[in-house]
Amino acid sequence: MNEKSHHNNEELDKKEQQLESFKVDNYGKKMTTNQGVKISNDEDSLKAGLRGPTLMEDFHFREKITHFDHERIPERVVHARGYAAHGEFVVYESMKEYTKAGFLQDPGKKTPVFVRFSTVVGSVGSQDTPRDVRGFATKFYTEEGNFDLVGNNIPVFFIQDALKFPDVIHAVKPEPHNEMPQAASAHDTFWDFVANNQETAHMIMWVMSDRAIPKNFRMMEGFGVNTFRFVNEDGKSKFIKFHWKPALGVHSLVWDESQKISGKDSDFQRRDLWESIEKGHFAEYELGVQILDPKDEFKFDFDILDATKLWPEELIPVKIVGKLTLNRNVDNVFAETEQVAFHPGNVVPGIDFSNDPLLQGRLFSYLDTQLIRLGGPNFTEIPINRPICPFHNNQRNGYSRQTINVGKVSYHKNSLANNTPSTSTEKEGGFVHYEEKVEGRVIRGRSPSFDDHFSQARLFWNSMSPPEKQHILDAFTFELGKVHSKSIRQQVVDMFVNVDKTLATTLADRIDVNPPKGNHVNINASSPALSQSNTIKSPQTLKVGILIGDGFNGTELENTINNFTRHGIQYVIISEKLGTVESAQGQQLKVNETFLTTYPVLFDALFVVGGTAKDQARFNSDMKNYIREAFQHYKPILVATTGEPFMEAANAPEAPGVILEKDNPNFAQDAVRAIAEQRFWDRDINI
Ligand code: HDE
Repeated sequence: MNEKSHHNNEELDKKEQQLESFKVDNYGKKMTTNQGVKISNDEDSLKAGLRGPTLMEDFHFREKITHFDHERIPERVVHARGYAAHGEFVVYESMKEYTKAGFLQDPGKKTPVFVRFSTVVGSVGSQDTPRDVRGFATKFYTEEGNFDLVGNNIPVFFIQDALKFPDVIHAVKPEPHNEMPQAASAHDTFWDFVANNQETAHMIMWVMSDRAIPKNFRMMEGFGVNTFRFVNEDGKSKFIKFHWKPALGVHSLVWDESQKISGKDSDFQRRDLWESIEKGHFAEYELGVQILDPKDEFKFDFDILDATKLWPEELIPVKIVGKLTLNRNVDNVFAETEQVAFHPGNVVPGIDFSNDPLLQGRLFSYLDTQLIRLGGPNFTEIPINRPICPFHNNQRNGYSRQTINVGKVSYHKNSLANNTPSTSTEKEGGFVHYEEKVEGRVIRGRSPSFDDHFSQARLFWNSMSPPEKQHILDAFTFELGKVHSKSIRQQVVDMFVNVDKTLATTLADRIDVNPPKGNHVNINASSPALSQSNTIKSPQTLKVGILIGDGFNGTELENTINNFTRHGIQYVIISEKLGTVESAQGQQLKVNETFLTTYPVLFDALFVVGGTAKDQARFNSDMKNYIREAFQHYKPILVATTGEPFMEAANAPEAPGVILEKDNPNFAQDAVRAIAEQRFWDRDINI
C-alpha cells in the first residue's frame, strides 16, 4: 500500500483500490525491455568496434529512445498548467428533495474525488502566480458513474456563447508573431478583444480584482459558473449553481508579491498544496448550491442562462451540502494529473443541463479535446478516468484498447447474448434526460435578455472595499500600461466608464488617453458576499519566517514558537547560513533556510528576532531588505525585543500590523491575531 496514504489501517476506498492495482514499483527489480528481456548493459549502445558506429540491431537502444521521443502528449489548449490531489466528499444533509443523485442522498455518505487546479492562459511550464482565472475541476467517482464539476474560481465568464471561446483564448494567449507575453493578459490583443466584445465587462472586473491572484488553491472559492439542473425522484427540476467555499477563507497575494513569487518559486501554489497534504493540513471546502425554482426563471433583471451573470447570494442563498477534503497526493503527476479528462457532460441521474449557450458548447468541446490530447477514444480506460462502478457497452477497438472484450456480440439489439448488455429503465437507474419543453425557430442569434453587460460589473465594483477598489484600479493601470495601442487604451476607458466613472477617469489620466465621456450605469446595489474583506480569517497553516542570528532571548523565542504551534501556525528559521544559531542562554536552534535560499514573499508574516552574525554588515542588510519587503506587502511583522533595532534600520515604523514584544503582556494573542489578519491595508507603505 502507498505509504503516503491517509487511511492508516482503514479499508482503502474504492477508487484508491482500483488505482492500486495499476501501480508498479521498480524498487529491487531486475531491469528488462518492454518485451520482458533482461538487460545486461544500460550504459553503452551496440557498436561496430568500440569507436565505431551504432548498429540498427540494438533493439534496446531503439526501444528506449523511441519511447522517450514519444513521452510528451499535447498540453491542454487552456488550463495547461495544473496540479491535482485525491480526496473525499462527504454529504451533510440529504438533497433528496431536489435531486435523486445517489451520492447526495445520505448524510455521511463518502464519495472518492480527484481535483485538478489550474491556471488558464500559461503553458504547462509557466509560473503558478500570474494574474489569471484558476480552474477548479472535480471528478466525483460515484456509484452511478463519474460526475465532473468543472469549475473556476470566478463565478462568471468572459463570453456568453461558446462559439466565441476560440476568439477569447486566441486573444489572451501569447501573441502569435512573437509568442509573448507568457501567461499574461497585459498585452494588446487581449484588451482589443475586451473593448470589442463588451460582454467581457463583468468578468474583467473579477480578473482585475484580487480573485485573479489567489494566495493558494486552499484559499479560493470555486464556482460551476454555468446553470445546471437538479432533478428529483418525481421528475421535478430546479435550476442550480454550484459553489465551493474554502474552510480557510478567500485570500490573495498582492500584485508585486505575485510577480516576485513567479521568479523566486514558480511552483509556489503546487508546492503549497503538495506540502500541506504531506503535513496533514488537508485542503477543505464546502459544497454549496443555489437553488432556483423554474417558476422564478424570469424574476430577475438578468437571464439565469447567461454565464456572464452571477446569482447574488443575498437574493438566492447558497445552501451548504457537504464537505470536500483533499487528503492524498498523487503518485505520478503524468499518469494522474496530466491524463485526467474532465468533461461537464459527465453527469449522473439527478443532475442535468440548462440551455446556457456557453454550457451547451462546452458539452461538445471537452470530449472532442480529449480525443486529440489522449490519443483516441479509449482514454476512459486510463486508471484515473475509470469509474468505480461497472461499465459495459458495445464500444470496441480504437488506439490502445486495454479491455479484452470476450464473446462475438458487439451490437444492440441481439439475441445471441440474450440482448445484453441491456438498457435500464429510469427506476433501475437509467439516465433519462429532463424533458424540458423547447420551442423556437432555428436562429443564429442571442436573446435580448443577455444584452446588459454593465449592471453586474457595477454591482461587483460597488461591493468592493476601498483597498479592493484600489487594487482593481492598479491592475487596470498595470495591464493597460503594457498595451501599446493608444486606440485600444482609449476604447477600454470608454468601455469601463459604464462601470464606474471615477475608475475610468483616473485610469485615463494614468495611461495617457482622454477622459471618458458619459457616466456609469445607475446601479447602487452591492453584494457583501463578493468582497474578500468579509471572509474567514484563520491563523491555521500560515507560515512565519523567523529572522534570527546568535544571542537571541531563548525563553522569549520558545514561548512564541510554542504559541504558534498551538494555533497551527508554521514557522521557518532563517539566518545567514545553514547550521545552528545560539541564544544568549546557550540554546541551539536549527536553521532551515538562509537569506539567500528563501525570500519574504514566500511567507505570510515575519518574526524579527535579530542578533549577531559572522558577517554582521551583510546580515544587517539582509534583515533590512526582508523587513522592508514584508512591510510593503502589508504583512504582519512581529518584533522581539532584540529585533527592534532592525526595524529602525529598515525605517519600518510602528504601523498597523507591526507587533512589538517589548513591554507587551499581550504579545502572544496580538501576534496570532495579526497573523490571522494577513494584511494591514491601512498601513502607509511609502517608507
Ligand atoms: Fe473549459 N475547457 N471551456 N471552462 N475548462 C477545457 O478541456 C471550453 C469554461 C475549465 O483540469 C478544455 O480537457 C469551452 C468555463 C477547467 O483538466 C476545453 C468553453 C469554465 C478546465 C475547454 C469553456 C471552464 C477546462 C481544455 C466555453 C468554468 C481544465 C482541456 C464555452 C466553469 C480541466 C480540456 C482540467 C478545460 C473548453 C469555458 C473550466 C478545450 C469551449 C465557463 C477547470 O475542452
